Amino acid sequence: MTTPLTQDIKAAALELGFDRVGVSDAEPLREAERAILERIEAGHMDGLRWFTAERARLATRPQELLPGAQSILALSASYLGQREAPEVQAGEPRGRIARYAWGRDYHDVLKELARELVGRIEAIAGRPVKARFFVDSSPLAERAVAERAGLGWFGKNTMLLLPGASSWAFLCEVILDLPLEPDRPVKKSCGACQRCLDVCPTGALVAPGVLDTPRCISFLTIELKDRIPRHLRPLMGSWVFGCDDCQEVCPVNRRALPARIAALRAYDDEAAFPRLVPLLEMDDPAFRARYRGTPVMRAKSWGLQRNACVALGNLGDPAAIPVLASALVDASRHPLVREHAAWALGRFEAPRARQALDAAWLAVDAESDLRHELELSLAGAA
Ligand code: B12
Repeated sequence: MTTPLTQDIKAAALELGFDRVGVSDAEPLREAERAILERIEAGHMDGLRWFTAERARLATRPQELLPGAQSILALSASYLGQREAPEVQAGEPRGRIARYAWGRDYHDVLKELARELVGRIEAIAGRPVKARFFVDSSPLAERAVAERAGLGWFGKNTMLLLPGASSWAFLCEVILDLPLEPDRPVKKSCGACQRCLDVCPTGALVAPGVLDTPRCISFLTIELKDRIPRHLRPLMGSWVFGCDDCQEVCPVNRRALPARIAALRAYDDEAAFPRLVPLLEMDDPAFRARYRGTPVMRAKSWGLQRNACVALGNLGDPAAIPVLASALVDASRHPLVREHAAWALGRFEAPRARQALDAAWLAVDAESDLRHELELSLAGAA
């Protein structure tokens, strides 16, 4: 029997727009700590400099994150919006943005809701409560908390899979100094299915439940603030921000819950499948005007344009050659955009692409990284 306090708080969370709510105790998450340390040790978290053993320790100790913590509310919010891929027109190559980033920044949306929920919890409890909420950006092992609170199970793609609600869902947690009644983990698993492991273009899912971050397209397009390893570029398809390949093939996601929170289900063609030529021509103010308030800001304009070059190189639409050639020689561009433009041009057979590479080779400093990239591209170009 669930206590009335727990029941009323859960009802308030659902009423506010969260789709699932469960309760976990606030004891250390020892299994999760062990798994995370193992991943760090094996190099699977390389590239995320902030993801340290110290962070893992803190992320699995809710009572250190909120002294006096007694329980954790684990919440989920679906971000599954409508999706109608626009028809691809020759001469108008389009990239792909991961679904979670189509709408408003979920950190803002869910933190607002969590704040409101805490207000309601105080009204229900009849006293001020100590509370701290988490959405992605702070150190708490969110999937592990949600798993313990019975929201879902760890998929082989490392996503938390929520029965009946899919993995197209953000997680959000509220640590509380209230004694609530904990739920039990769900008893489900992926069974023999391993479509996600098979489909990952870069082979980043190296074993069930183990993601090699440095190879994950989501990492490469969002978190990596450097050049993308050359051998991975051809495998990235047209993703320019995040990646959904391992979720799109997941059979659990056939029974998904549409987003109830309007700000999370926004869809328009440009947000999901941006045209890459104008994207590469965009200056900083235009980038900010278009992406302010969305998760895409995290990539910064040069990062998104670096990714756009890779996607254009992979798509192979010759309409991209002039804009790539112009980015290559534009000294006001970020050096990595120019390098990736060189790589992309090297993927085209067209003489125009070769000419652009030759001309740039003559013009750039012999010792520069760009010259090196040009040499590699020229060596590989037809
Ligand atoms: C760092 C991070 C990333 C990094 C690294 C991913 C990674 N390897 O964890 C990058 C940038 C690559 C990334 C990508 C994405 N992320 Co992210 N990310 C995070 C963050 C900040 C930390 C995750 C973490 O602790 N990782 C360490 C690893 C080791 O922990 P874990 O993946 O949770 O693994 C657990 C299980 O696998 C389990 N386990 C242990 N042994 C075994 C064995 C088996 C067989 C199995 C099945 C499981 C299992 O134990 C681990 C510990 O609990 C969280 C938010 C947070 N604070 O928790 C969001 C979070 C995980 N990301 C999220 C999202 C949406 C994404 C993307 C889908 C975005 C996109 N479309 O591009 C992708 C998905 C890629 C993927 N397949 O994971 C959501 C996931 C929601 C959900 N339903 O699971 C989170 C929870 C943010 C949120 N609040 O909603 N992310």
